[in-house]
Amino acid sequence: MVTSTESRTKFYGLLTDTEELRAEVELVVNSTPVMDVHTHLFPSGFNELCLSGIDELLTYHYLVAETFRSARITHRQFWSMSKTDQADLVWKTLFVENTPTSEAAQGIISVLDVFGLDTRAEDLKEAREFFNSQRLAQHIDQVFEIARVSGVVMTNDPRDEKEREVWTGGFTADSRFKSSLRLDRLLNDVGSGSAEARRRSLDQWIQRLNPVYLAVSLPPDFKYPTGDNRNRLLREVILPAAKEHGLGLTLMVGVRRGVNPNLREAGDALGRADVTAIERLCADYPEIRFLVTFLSRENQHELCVVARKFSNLMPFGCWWFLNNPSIVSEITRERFELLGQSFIPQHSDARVLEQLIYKWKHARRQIADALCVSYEQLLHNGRAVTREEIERDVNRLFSGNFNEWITTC
Ligand code: FIX
Ligand code: ZN
Repeated sequence: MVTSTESRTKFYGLLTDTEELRAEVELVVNSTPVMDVHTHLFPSGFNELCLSGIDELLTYHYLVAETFRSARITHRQFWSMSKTDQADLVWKTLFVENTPTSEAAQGIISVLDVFGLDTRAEDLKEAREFFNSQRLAQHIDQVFEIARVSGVVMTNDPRDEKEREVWTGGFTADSRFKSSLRLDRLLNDVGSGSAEARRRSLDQWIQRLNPVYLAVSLPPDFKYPTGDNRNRLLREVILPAAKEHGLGLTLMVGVRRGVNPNLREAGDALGRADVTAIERLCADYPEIRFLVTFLSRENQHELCVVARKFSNLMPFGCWWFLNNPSIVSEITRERFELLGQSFIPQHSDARVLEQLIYKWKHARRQIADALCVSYEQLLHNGRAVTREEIERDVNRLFSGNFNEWITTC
């Protein structure tokens, strides 16, 4: 017997109406908690490393770089200013004298708006008063709640002096903040210490931090396999440690550090990398799980194709210069088309607490749109989805894939 579309819809809860489908997708995407797999946030116990408030938000390096494009100020002048004065200048330049169209500037608008602050203010008086009046512990809870973030992974580098003080001196832990051990300095520090000594030190830090993964960022010219020092350290220190401790390795590829050192933290750029390096790593170490993101837009399609070949590879995020709505939309659609739901669509890379609000608000919008396109195509091709299926898919994208990735290592 042929069941009519109408009764099938009623019986199975099938979403055959595109407007209803869109509304359900938006509801699920906006209400599902997300695990933020890569940030630079710290809990309050890390004291001055825990950044929050309007001055920190406005002096985010993305906005500093943009300010230099429009303000008549030298690098020397800017860096000699106090943080408050820098924030005032960024506000005046990008929000008063110009229209804040960039993604980072729109992020500030989203944050101000959520707290009911004037997004067209002439100065920062009201915003400063608001953020200064917040009690940090409650404010952190509030931000996590608004952003619907269930947890964040920190970027921990015990070679950083300030961080080491906290790790060695003791602090009150916050279970929402998971640790990841960042190994850039270990990998780039060519001279000091034998492989054995580095391994011993790495083991000690793994024991102390209890990270959810090991991580490293790499330049676009990263090659594997080669006989260079970086390859040697990967093979002799990092990969064996990852294997023995049952930790995955996160690789963030394509960053060209310090292209303009005058911009300090804002001075990094990107380059197209060779994806076959990741392909070979995945093939040589099938027992190790890799969480991988590339900074260049041109590498995104190749990354999806490598992920189709190696299930120990989990692509994640639209990193840094890719975190713009138009590019997030393109990459997310491409990933749905090539990988189904077997990827992690976004991470925030937040450095300042309240950035969680805008980064996730904006990401959710693009992810919902991309999902809608996929479900609508599916409907057009003859299959409708249910609300339960949307929930299953979004849970997988927002936390399931990551939880599985960290537990099956
Ligand atoms: O290497 C990284 O983890 C980068 O994400 C950062 O260091 C970078 O400065 C950043 O904030 C990008 O969003
Ligand atoms: Zn980062």
